[in-house]
Amino acid sequence: MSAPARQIPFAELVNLLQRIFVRHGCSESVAGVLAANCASAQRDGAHSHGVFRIPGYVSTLASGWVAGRAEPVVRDVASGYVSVDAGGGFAQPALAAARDLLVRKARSAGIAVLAIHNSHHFAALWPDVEPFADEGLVALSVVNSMTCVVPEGAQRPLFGTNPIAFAAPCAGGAPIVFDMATSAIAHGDVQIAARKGELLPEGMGVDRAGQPTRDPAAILDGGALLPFGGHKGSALSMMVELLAAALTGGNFSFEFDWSQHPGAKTPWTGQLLIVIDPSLAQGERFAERSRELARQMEAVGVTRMPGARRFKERAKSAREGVSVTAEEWEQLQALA
Ligand code: NDP
Ligand code: PYC
Repeated sequence: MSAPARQIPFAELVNLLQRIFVRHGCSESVAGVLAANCASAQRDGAHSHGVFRIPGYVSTLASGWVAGRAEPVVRDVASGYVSVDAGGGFAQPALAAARDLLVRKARSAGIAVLAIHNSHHFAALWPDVEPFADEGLVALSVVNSMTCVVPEGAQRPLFGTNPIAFAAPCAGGAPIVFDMATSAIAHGDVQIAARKGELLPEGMGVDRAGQPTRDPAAILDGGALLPFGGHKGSALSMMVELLAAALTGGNFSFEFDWSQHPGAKTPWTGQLLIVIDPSLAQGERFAERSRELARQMEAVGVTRMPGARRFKERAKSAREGVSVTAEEWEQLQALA
């Protein structure tokens, strides 16, 4: 029987993760941003991008693939356009560096774009959009990852798992947020299933011979994932490649070669954010309309809004502490 999980105060977990990031080659500021991001995923029960990811961050930093001390360079391109060169570092510190300028532009022009390139994103995407909705803004973000998804009709993988995240304010409650890979399943969840020895549902991926398989190990060992929803998810994944890479100046998911960096896990790509200020057109009305939509969805039988599970987990973590398995806790202590 495995040892019981530990319940860790959120601030303590952030502190521990920050020490790990610093110890393994990040600057204090980069470590702070990544630690808060990863601890938030763990707090919200977003386990495919919580502390499960820490060994991957550490091996990537050790491989020299990512610049843990990069200083992002922000460029004010136009009235509604900000660009950041992340300097081969992580995307989240690049977003943090450009955030104030982006919000100022969105509030004055009604809409603003943030294009991040030369960046690594190894995390959940909702933490990048949700805070904008907390400030009354609407935000959409896309990021491409690494070749492991077979486009509809193709014989070989090309696209990344390429998530799309969206957040909108909702009157009287938590914002409406969704965050979803455009693959049938996130790569992180395949890794977790393989570790647990569990089979996947049908339709998630193929083995190295291109045959459908439910075995996560076969997908990870030369196989590939499928897009969600056939040609529809495939088209969205293509869109993510265009917006996150072609538009920003980042790499497509198939364009980087990490073979000379054993241990490297973080995709070196690009990210796009679009932020809209709904108050310019609608005043407070947008958030009330969001509430009305949510109310009508509930009225027809929706019992789970996207994001609601995370908000429940967040509240539970605030009461009881953030749950970390005994094995993960030991591993984190060793890495710190
Ligand atoms: P899920 O399929 O688990 O969830 C997708 C969205 O649907 C979430 O907003 C979720 O809300 C919501 N949802 C799930 N089930 C239901 C339901 N039954 N009813 C209503 N809403 C539901 O996410 P994915 O596996 O697609 O992605 C997991 C994570 O992986 C994401 O955070 C994504 O950003 C990350 N990722 C990161 C990549 C990168 O390159 N950085 C690449 C690919 C994925 P809730 O959160 O509340 O459960
Ligand atoms: O879960 O697909 C994924 C993923 C890719 C990069 C970071 N997470």
